Amino acid sequence: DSVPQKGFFGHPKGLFTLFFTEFWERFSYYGMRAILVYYMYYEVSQGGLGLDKSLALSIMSIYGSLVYMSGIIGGWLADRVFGTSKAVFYGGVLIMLGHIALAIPGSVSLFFASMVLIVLGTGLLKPNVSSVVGDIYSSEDNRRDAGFSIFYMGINLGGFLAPLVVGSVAMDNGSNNFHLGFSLAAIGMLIGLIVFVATKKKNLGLAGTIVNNPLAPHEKKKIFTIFAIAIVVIALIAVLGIQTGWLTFPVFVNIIAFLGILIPVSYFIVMYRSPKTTAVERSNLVAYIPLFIAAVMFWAIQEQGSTILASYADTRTQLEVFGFKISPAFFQSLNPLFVILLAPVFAGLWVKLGGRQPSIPRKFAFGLLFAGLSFLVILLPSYFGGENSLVSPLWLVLSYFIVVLGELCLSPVGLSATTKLAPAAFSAQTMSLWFLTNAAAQAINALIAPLYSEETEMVYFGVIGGASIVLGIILFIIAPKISSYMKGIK
Ligand code: 78N
Ligand code: GLN
Repeated sequence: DSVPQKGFFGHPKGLFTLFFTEFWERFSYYGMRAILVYYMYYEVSQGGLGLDKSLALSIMSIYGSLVYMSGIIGGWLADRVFGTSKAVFYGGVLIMLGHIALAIPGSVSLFFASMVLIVLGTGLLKPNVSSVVGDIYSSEDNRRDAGFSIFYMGINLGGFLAPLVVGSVAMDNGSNNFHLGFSLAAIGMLIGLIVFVATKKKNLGLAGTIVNNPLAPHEKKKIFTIFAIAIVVIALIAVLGIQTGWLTFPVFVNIIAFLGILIPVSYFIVMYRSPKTTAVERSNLVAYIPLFIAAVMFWAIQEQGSTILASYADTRTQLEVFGFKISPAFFQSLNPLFVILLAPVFAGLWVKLGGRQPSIPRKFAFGLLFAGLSFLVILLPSYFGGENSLVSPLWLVLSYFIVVLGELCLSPVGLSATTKLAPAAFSAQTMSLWFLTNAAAQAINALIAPLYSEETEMVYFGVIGGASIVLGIILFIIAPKISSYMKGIK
């Protein structure tokens, strides 16, 4: 097509398909996560699994980490084996099956089966649906950035509505029906799949159907053999480890945390040493390292909004609002709500500042400062009132608000910075590389979750919030140096 399409708010019709597919996928993911943490640690008599609370908080983070880590595999499979469109479809099917497994009342083993399905499914779907957004615009089309902003709205609209809908069904005034909530997540993913399948041919055309860098037949055989051997070895180690009592949950957490650091480090080494990487690209990669570390610190705090702060909402917060008892799951709607409300404000601010807007490293520094502040704010209620009295929900609202100020400095610019700073030969992996900042962050969160309790709460929030602010100040100071390594990029 030589005439640019304008079928969806002045954007290509394909954006409609991608917007609603991702809207429903995020609806299912965040609806599930809004109640999962409570499902894990609530007593069996309250409809939960009765797990230890620290363990539940760790599992939430490990789970989140694996979801973003598996994006490497999903991105690679799309690039080399079956194309992004099929990856999105297979991913959606696995995710739906995962939610169905949770919807069936039953055992901890169904719960772990569902985790595997959702980890692999999201790894297939999320990075790929996002990269098709880039594919529906030609390289000269200046609507692309606006397209990503609209898409980000879809993500957050799903994330906003899901906790309200799933939370009110699953946790209604003291009587819990978590499995009904998980069924709604499954239905959400089903609707997303139907939208995708019914409209992709008409709206997306060839976008996402081409395998960019297909494996040659001889490579195929070699790589699938390696895959098969790896799966068998991992399965054997897991079975033997569990049988002999060596592979306990804390050991597993340590392994994933180690991978959360090892994978990005290996990625950087491979990219830096590749003969396809030019000297200018090497300089850009060096500039990217501090930004990567800052993003890890940022997501570590942001993602604790659905673990530590979710626990805080449940046990430390006054849940009676205007005479109604609200579900603690509702607090999960605040982050996406503030993103939706404030994203246009920030976009307008950057346009208004034009050439005077902060550099990319300085925007990251602001991200860290706000993230740190959001944790210092939530330390105040116990400072003033002790850790035994229930606090006003407004403290949490304020904390979620402040972290979003940081998110809007860092997240929208983060993906585009990754696109600009990663070497061209690795462009197919850019989305996964950016999601690794979140994977590493949540791996670290799983390690530190056991340090949180009502008694340690002030020190916990103070140390982590303080660390983020210190890192933010350092980043602010060295920003000009980082910018000098970014060749040809503003
Ligand atoms: O287009 C070029 C592209 O094919 C090259 O791709 C890469 O260079 C990817 C480099 C990835 C390095 C990964 C390092 C360690 C892998 C550890 C695997 C653990 C997986 C979920 C656990
Ligand atoms: N909360 C956003 C989402 O779910 C951003 C996550 C990220 O790490 N970029 O897409």
